[in-house]
Amino acid sequence: MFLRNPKLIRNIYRNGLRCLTTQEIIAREDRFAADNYEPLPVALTKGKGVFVWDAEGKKYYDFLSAYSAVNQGHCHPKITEALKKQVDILTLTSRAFFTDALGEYAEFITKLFDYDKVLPINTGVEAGETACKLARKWGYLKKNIPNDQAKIVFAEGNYWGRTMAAISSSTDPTCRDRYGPFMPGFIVIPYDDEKVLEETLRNDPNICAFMVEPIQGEAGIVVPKPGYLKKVREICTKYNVLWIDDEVQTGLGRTGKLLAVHHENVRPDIVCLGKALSGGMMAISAVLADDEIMLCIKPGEHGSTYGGNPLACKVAIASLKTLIDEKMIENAEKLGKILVEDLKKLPKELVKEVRGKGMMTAIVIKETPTFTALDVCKKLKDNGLLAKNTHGYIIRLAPPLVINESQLKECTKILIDTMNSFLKLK
Ligand code: IF1
Repeated sequence: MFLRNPKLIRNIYRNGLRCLTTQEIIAREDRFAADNYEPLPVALTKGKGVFVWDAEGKKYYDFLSAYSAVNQGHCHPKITEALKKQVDILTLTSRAFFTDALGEYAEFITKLFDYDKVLPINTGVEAGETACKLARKWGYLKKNIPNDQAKIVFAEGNYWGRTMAAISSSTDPTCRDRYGPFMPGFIVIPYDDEKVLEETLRNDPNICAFMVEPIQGEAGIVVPKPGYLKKVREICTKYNVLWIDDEVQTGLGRTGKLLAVHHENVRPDIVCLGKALSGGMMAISAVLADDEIMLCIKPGEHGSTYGGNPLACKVAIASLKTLIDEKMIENAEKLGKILVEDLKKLPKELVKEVRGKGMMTAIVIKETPTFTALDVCKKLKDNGLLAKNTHGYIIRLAPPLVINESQLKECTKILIDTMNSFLKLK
């Protein structure tokens, strides 16, 4: 039937090869890839800037940005250029040798963020693991905590990945169920509660660190009250506890500042970066700290085969430069305000709240029996916008930071029209 449709023929026989249809792509992935995700029924084959295309050539606005890893937009030409250039020169040596690229990157990133040193690693969760290991070492070497007694405090609703340590601090049963036993020495306290934080640190001299997201992502874009991060800084300083700032998701312009902690002009002891550090090219993460902390880990005591590889170093420099040179951070701040303002037109009968900072935004829908956030996301997909629900009633909105105002207005219209179409279901 579709062989009569010239547009479909063109897409199916792209480059002279028969391309798979959406249905075929989904069926194959379902058959051969493990079942640890439940994707929306859309099969993507191409991306550029704020757009992605499915197998039939339908174009969508990407309002997930690979969970904020493609802040710079899909396949940004300056980042792909850096990658292509380095890929023919030197990609991986391991850290058994020096390379020209690592020094260049380390100097660039530490000067940009104003920390003495960087520890380069790969995924976001490895940055978190590195930060926790650093904090424990520091606790033993500098705070004189008795061996094996160091404790790390986390906030309820935290998400920092899927390793054994990360899930040990999790309060989400889906992350933990039947994965025990868990890492000892972890304490979990409520988020955005400086009183409990102070009590906890006051009562236990063996605490070496408090690890926290400046805005909680997986928890549903939970923004703490103004002044919370300043309090965290004061309390951690008062009790000689390291503040680990997980900016894997909030960092690199997403909230309208380079780091989300910059909204309150505070300086954490350890910063974790990931995701957009590579603009979506590969897994690149980093931990930043000053010498007093970073030099607690000595040669041979931590590492990773791919951490700090020359290809990653060149890609990370290009990703950071692009973000800054093309004023994406300012764009996120400006358009984030416009988005929240325009979304006030969403139907009040269905929407409880629109919250977030910069381009890290979420629509919270009222819990109704007739439809869920997933239903809304499926409808948004039909209407040309890809967004991902979380927790059944929250829709995340996180477009690439290269989106312009007229594109954003078009997206706002799609969001409002789609939500309105659920009014009659109510
Ligand atoms: C998925 C959310 C986003 C993170 C923070 C560390 C990591 C993450 C603050 C680990 C990872 C992800 C991965 C993701 C879903 C996701 C996420 F839904 F959980 F909240 F981004 F929105 N710290 N976040 O958010 O980084 O090891 O994955 O590189 O694919 O399941 P990683």
